[in-house]
Amino acid sequence: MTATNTLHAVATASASAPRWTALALLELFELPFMDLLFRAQQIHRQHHAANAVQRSTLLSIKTGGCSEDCGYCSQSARHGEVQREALLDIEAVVTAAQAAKDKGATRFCMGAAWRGPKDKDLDQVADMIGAVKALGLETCVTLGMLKQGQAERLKSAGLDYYNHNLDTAPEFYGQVITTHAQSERFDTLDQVREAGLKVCCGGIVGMGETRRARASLLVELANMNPPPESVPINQLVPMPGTPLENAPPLDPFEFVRTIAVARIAMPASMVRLSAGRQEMSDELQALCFLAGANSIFYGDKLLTAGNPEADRDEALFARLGLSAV
Ligand code: SAM
Ligand code: DTB
Ligand code: SF4
Repeated sequence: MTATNTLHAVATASASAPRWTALALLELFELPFMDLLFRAQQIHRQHHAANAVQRSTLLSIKTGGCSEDCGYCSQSARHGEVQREALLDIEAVVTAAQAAKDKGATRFCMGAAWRGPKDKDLDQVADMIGAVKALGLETCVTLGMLKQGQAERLKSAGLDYYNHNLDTAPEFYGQVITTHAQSERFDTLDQVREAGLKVCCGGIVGMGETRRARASLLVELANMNPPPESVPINQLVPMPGTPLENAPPLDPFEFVRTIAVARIAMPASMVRLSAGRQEMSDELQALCFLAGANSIFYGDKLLTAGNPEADRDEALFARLGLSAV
């Protein structure tokens, strides 16, 4: 099928019906690489500044000891080598947020290794959100699954974004995670949206899923109404001790294709080139930006895994003529 025909295949649905099918996205994946990148870059330029990349800094505010068994995660109590730590105190969070702002990040994202927060945890996180916001940063948290009322509590604390990933295709989910169902994550995403928070939702590629499963993950994201404002595409970072530590690496071009299809299917969303950048060459990252990625995690650590040093990113931005927004 040609690129034009593919467009016709998806342009017939009404505004309320799902816009994309997994088949239509699979057809995009199967385009010649140059055609796919050209299409993605055209759409990118219709909706976003061509050379601007947003930067968020991550901080793990509660590390390790998680009850869940997500096969990729170093922080599960069932596997991985990360030791359990207590919730950070607010002073440590504010110091890290100020340092991130001084380095040029515009958003600060706080992550906790919880299945979901207890109400007493949420009081402390609410204070952290207020303090980070007071520094003039956008705020994001990723705390796991939420119970009724918790999203509203976060919204009143001043939260801008809630990150909660679908992580993989519905049909592959049970092979990676058994302690909760993906449907529970959809429930949390509904609550986040209803509370008026912006949604950051994406997934991980390189866990041994098929191309069809990658298309299926992206179709779930693209057919959210509205699609997430922010879509993190993580490349699996194989963490020691996890069931996926020996997952065979994904072809880098397939990762770029995933970014390009995300850009085409979610034209107005920010597509975040997320975990895995430390393992990528500058040239591969440049291809991801060409494919439509326009945000990154910035700072030398993700949650427990490494990320490129800020100086390396500054040098890359200068070489590519990218500006931080
Ligand atoms: N516990 C919360 C949850 O699961 O939503 C928040 C923290 S969890 C570590 C946040 C996200 O990090 C996961 O949804 C997953 O997409 C990503 N992640 C975790 N480990 C990863 C890895 N080894 N490689 C790539 N992404 C990973
Ligand atoms: C997201 O999609 N990726 C970030 C953030 N949201 C929370 C986390 C990546 C974690 C990578 C592995 C680690 O640091 O342990
Ligand atoms: Fe826990 Fe989140 Fe890691 Fe799953 S991804 S084990 S829920 S910290």
